[in-house]
Amino acid sequence: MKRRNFIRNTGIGTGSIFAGGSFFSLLASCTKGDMMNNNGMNMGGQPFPITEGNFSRLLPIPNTVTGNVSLTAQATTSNVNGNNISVLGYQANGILGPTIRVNNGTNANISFQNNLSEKSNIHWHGLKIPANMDGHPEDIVNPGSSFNYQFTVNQRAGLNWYHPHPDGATARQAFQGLAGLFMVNDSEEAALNLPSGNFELPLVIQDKRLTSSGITYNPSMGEVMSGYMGETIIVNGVAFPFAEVASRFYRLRILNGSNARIYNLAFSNNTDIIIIGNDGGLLKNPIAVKNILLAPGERLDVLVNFAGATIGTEIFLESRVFDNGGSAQGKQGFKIMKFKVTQSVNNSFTVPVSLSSINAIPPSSSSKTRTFVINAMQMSNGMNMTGIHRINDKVYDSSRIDERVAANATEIWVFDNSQGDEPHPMHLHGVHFQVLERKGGRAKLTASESGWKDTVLVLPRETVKIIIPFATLEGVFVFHCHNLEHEDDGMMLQYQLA
Ligand SMILES: [Cu+2]
Repeated sequence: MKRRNFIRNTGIGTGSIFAGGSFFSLLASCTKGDMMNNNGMNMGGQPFPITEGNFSRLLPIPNTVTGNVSLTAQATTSNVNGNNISVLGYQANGILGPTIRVNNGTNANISFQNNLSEKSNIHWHGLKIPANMDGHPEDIVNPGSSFNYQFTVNQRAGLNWYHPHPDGATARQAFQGLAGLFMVNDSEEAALNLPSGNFELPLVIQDKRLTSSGITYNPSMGEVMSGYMGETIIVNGVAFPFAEVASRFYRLRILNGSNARIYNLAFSNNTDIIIIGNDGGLLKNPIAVKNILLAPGERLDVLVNFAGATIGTEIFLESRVFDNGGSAQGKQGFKIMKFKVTQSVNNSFTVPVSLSSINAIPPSSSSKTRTFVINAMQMSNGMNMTGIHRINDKVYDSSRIDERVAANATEIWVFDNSQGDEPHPMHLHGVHFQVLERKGGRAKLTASESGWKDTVLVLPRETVKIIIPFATLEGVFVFHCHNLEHEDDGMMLQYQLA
């Protein structure tokens, strides 16, 4: 039996809270409004404002490797904001690991060495691979040990990513730097002749809390509630960077690799964001929007056209304010990075009308509907501070199988946040799914929620219905909130496919 412990998350000694019965002094020590809302029961965090930088550092592009690679989790340093600060990395001198790029149908053989002083592992977010290669929270690699992740990539082209997933330490390890991209390519994608090479930019957007020497991770109770956020936006590991671009179409492969922060992406000149793909790869058809929400764990594949911009033009990718993000999110607009047009070129690319063939799964093919209430908050009955975030009133327990699913079944799962007041991006391991319906809140699907997904954002007051074709990857997988503080707090269950 795993016991979740809020005390562990805060780093505050147990004696200082419970020995004197002084729980309420902890309440008093939190930021005003940090804990209780009007009815005194639900709790939410406060916004953690962004402090914009000056966009003077060149955007780095992570090095690209094939599926045969060694990754070594280690304490290292990285030049994030002009200083070499202490970070965790999958390679020396880098806050991000290399981008692993493979073709569908090929084998990946990734030798993972854990040179941290604590347990870790790697979860391959978005990859449909066997359970024993998926980085289950209990499949850990001890300090000084290694593990070979070996699997065949058998899925459509798309942008996936990797990060640690050890029970209770995922959020801290990811926040301190452990993450990387995993791109799958296929012939359908290649036939589209999308912008590539220098015109295809991966953008890993994260917020960090920086000091002059490192990355701070010490969430307060309010930050366990809201998720841990930082004042500095980094893209590909560098704070508030810029990229020099030509006056033509670019393909941007965007990951929200933040622990908790949701971005409402837009361009400062209000140019179209042409969405061509999401978590699970290409959409059926492109769709142009002016802004789009991107929650932790989600990915976007977009085209943007800098044609017509004169040399010297500066265009910012920014995050705009948005509604319904709970007490801590969407309150502030800020710039993320700068694109500076430095070259005038002829632009012959035209956006394809059709991208991919995607068949909508009929709801009638579902053999079972499962409903998951994800707002849970238990403050009564003796002020139990463990497992504040729950699914169906349960906290994660590795010894308990929560849902048993038949291999090859198609099921509808419903995430019910209708009583909740925090956003929860819900992520399933081992599958891709389609989003069927959203009730309450935004009351509709967004432009990036057609096609295939592995993470879906459920804002306060929303209920989201998805349909999942389970395959034959028999074994135990987790599904959880990808607000990583919520996940480490216990907002994670297990399903067994058999
Ligand atoms: Cu959550």
